[in-house]
Amino acid sequence: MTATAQKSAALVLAVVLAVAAIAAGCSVPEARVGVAALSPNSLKYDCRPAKGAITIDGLLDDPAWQDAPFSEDFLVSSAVRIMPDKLRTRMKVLYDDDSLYVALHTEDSDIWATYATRDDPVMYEKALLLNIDPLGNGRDYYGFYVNPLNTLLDLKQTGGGVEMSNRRWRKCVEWNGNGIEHAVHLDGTLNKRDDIDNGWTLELKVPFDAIGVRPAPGDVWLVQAGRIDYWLGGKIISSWIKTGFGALIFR
Ligand SMILES: [Ca+2]
Ligand SMILES: [Ca+2]
Repeated sequence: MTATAQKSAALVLAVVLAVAAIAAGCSVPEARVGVAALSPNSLKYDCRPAKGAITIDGLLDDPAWQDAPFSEDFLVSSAVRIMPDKLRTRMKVLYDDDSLYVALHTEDSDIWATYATRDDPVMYEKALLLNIDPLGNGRDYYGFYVNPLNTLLDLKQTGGGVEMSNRRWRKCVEWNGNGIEHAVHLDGTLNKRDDIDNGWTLELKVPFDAIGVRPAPGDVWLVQAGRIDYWLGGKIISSWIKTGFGALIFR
């Protein structure tokens, strides 16, 4: 990436991560966040144990997913005046003894992507994303961005703050999560720009060993999920919670 691109990447991250320690409306000590600490207004998602195996293939036809309701529709922010008519984006989350499973589905009338190598800056084109702050300390995050070519950008940001030098950005992205599995399913045609597509789905598996934290029932992780897209020259961000993080409550 060029220096300019890296600076832009840092800005994108700053916007998407919204790295102020808003932390779902709760005060965030060093220890794990407890349900009792959450504000009644916090956006929450009950993360249930998966009843059965989940195959990471981009398809949500595994029986386990039936027990996971979709979240609210993601909120859209954009400076683009004329919006695409297909933007609805939602998520589902499950877990088992070893991993977190996240499904992100988005409507999309134009599925395209060119970045094809791991850690390419997929957020400059089109991506679905998940950010996890498992310790809830407002400083350390794991980010997973995947485009319709199933190219993964994974990163670990430590130390908080919104300022990110090129060197720091490279350091964040150098982190590769062990055992991360990801797959996309396209309901449409990739890189055929003159037809109308329906949408695409990301299925993501994050082993707890990869991020060094294993949840217990009652634990809360701070999570943001979203979609980045570009339309008529402008950026559109859809996110589960407008700023900061929502609460993933392990049941
Ligand atoms: Ca599946
Ligand atoms: Ca990486």
